[in-house]
Amino acid sequence: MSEKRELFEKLAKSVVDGDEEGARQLAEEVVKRNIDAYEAIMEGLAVGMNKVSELYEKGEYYVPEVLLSASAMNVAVEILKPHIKIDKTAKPIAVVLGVVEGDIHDIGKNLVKIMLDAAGYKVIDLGKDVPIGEFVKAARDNGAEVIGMSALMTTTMPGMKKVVDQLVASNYRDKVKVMIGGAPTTMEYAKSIGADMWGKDASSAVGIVKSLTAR
Ligand code: B1M
Repeated sequence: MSEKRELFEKLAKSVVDGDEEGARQLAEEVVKRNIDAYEAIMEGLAVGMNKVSELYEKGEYYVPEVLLSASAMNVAVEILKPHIKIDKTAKPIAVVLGVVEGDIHDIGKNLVKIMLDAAGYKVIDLGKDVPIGEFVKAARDNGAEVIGMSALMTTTMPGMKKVVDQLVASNYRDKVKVMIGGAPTTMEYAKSIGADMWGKDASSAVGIVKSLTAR
């Protein structure tokens, strides 16, 4: 196995183990060895977090373990983020991004943000548990061309429809494209609520924004 692969696997394991110190040291190693920071996040840390999701689903992990994993991932992401190569040739199109009201699951949304940042978009990150009205307001205030919403719970998904409805009610629907994502969402759901696109994962989010804003 290549040195790089081995490092990515160790990064994934540090997330699964909730090993903050290990994740910190490995992220520093990535930087020291000049390994692509973006690849380390997507092929190391994110892979580990997906494994954590599986363990949680199987009932092998509980909330405390998941929180430790999330914080190990965050520590490493903070070290790697400044080293991500940004595409400076891209048009600075504004994208409003956030997790809908009532939902605090922001790991996936943060990965989408990293991808969009790296691709040169101007991301206005509203964070998590974002009140419905904030999306439309931020899009207007920043002249955003895309609103991206994430939801991880079936109970919070309807918030996405409320945002689309609010865009229609305020005669702003034709000014902005809507992309949604998050584990329980699907393309069918996106279409059913009047969104333009559904993002399966963080990598596809960039291509989607590109196609939605192509002129
Ligand atoms: Co909780 N949680 N959680 N949780 N959690 C889920 C979502 C759940 C499915 C677990 C389960 O019970 N099987 C379940 C929801 C059930 C439902 O749908 N009704 C659940 C629950 C119930 C809860 C609590 C209510 C638990 C409790 O307190 N009793 C509570 C909710 C609090 C709240 O939100 N109000 C809660 C809390 C937590 C933690 C705090 C412990 C932690 C969140 C930490 C954090 O995010 N900062 C947590 C976690 C980690 C999970 C699981 C295990 C993993 C989610 C995750 O981070 N996945 C999750 C189980 C699961 O999803 N299988 C679960 C990794 C992440 C990289 O994937 O977010 O899907 P994901 O993002 C992907 C794609 O979906 C896509 O790209 C990302 C990267 O490729 N994507 C987009 C995401 N957003 C996108 C947007 C786009 C495009 C693509 O465009 C805009």
